[in-house]
Amino acid sequence: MKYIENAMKLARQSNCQSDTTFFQAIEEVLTSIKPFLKKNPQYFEHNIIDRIIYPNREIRFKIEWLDDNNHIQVNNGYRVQFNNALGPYKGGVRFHPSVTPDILKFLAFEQIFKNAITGLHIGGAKGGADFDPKGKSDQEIMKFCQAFMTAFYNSIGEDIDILGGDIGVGEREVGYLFGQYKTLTNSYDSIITSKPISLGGSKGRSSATGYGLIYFTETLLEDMGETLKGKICTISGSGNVAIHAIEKLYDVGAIPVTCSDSKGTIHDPNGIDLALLKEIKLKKRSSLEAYAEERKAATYVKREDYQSGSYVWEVPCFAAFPCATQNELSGESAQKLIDNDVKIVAEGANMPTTPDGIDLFMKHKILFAPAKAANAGGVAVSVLEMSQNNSLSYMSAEEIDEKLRGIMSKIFKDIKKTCDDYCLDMDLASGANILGFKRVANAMIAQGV
Ligand code: NDP
Ligand code: 2IT
Repeated sequence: MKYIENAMKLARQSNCQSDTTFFQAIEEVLTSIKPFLKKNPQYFEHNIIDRIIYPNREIRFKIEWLDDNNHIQVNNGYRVQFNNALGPYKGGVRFHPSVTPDILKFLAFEQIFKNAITGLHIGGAKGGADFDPKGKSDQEIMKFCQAFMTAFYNSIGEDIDILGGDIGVGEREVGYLFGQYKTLTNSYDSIITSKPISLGGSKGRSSATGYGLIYFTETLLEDMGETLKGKICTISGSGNVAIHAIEKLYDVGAIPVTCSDSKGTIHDPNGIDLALLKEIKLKKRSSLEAYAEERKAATYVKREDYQSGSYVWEVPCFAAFPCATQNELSGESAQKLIDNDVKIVAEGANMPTTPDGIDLFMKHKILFAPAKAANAGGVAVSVLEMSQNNSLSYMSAEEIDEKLRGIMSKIFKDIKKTCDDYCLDMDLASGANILGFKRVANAMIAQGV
């Protein structure tokens, strides 16, 4: 089929040549839906392939803000409103110096299919800024969030585009973004999720992605007659997703032994000290080096001392959970995990495994839970938050957790059925892509051109 070649040519013509992460995401999705497209020529008749890789709208804006020394700072802000065939645009906001249009297009593209897989009626979007929150005072964070919202608030709305959290954007930032929207519009509309509870946030949203990841993994393992109980697990990252994944791993009786940040990796063979980790990363917002100073049993490997990928993947484990960022698990790291007899890799971050890494996992029949399924619990609970806000209702933490478990289990069943329908064995990555593509493409066809 020449459709991938043609679509990639179109993508390269209509985007910057340097948008390599976005092209990687497109190629991964289009390649894996081949068996489905072969049986469904109507998608070619409606030219869905070309239409689905084109973002509906890309917004770029200037953010000017005053730092603590009263110097004026400038950053780039973006929102990619990629596809709203299934519902209003929905997706997180990332504040990190590595944010570019390429990164946001890849994340927004992935979000379309992830959101579709949840079965909820939301489209796909992503936004952010090349702002580095590290080392900034609380006042500077507030000023930046206010300037971000001021530059962009007229492009969003509770039925148009709803923002959420992501790297560098947690409850604190969401609170400031929401507060500024309210000031500018005099409305309390639910235009952002992951809000603090005091502003109408859902109990359980901050833990939803990490917990959902482990619920998905447990459901998948249960289907194979396995469990995480008593098993050594490795996790990368030490932010929102990683910390809650570690917390839930303890709940199910597993032994999480690693975590990492942009500066280095911790290996704590007796199990990560969760209270200490939270104290260092959430309260003090400092580097993991402080963890090793407190826990003598733990090893700390600096990133600069370890050149080939992340040290996390050197540690033998039953299950590996990449929860930091995109392309953090290379082919080389995948081979190390395989050599160390890993049984399952479940993605908490978005697209953390490189294409050669995924190929190796498939070749060696390692169970592989792709991000757009395994980390969908976060956005799913965001929709519960929106529904609570819009109906002025309340759900307890227990109700939300129960719903999250149900959603993750249904996602697994729907993907497994898709795999069975297209004889994909346990290739959950292809199953997830087909399921998401089908729902979005059918909605596009139903709406006409
Ligand atoms: P946080 O900002 O809370 O944490 C990010 C973590 O990853 C930190 O430990 C950070 O290190 C590390 N990290 C970030 N960028 C890099 C990098 N370039 N190299 C090495 N380490 C890095 O973000 P989240 O936990 O919310 O997000 C983590 C991943 O999960 C992302 O891929 C995100 O898109 C995805 N995700 C998040 C959801 C959510 O609900 N928050 C939902 C679904 C997916 P340091 O502390 O040094 O900065
Ligand atoms: O990647 C993701 O799914 C998120 N960052 C969560 C998005 C959201 O709108 O809650």
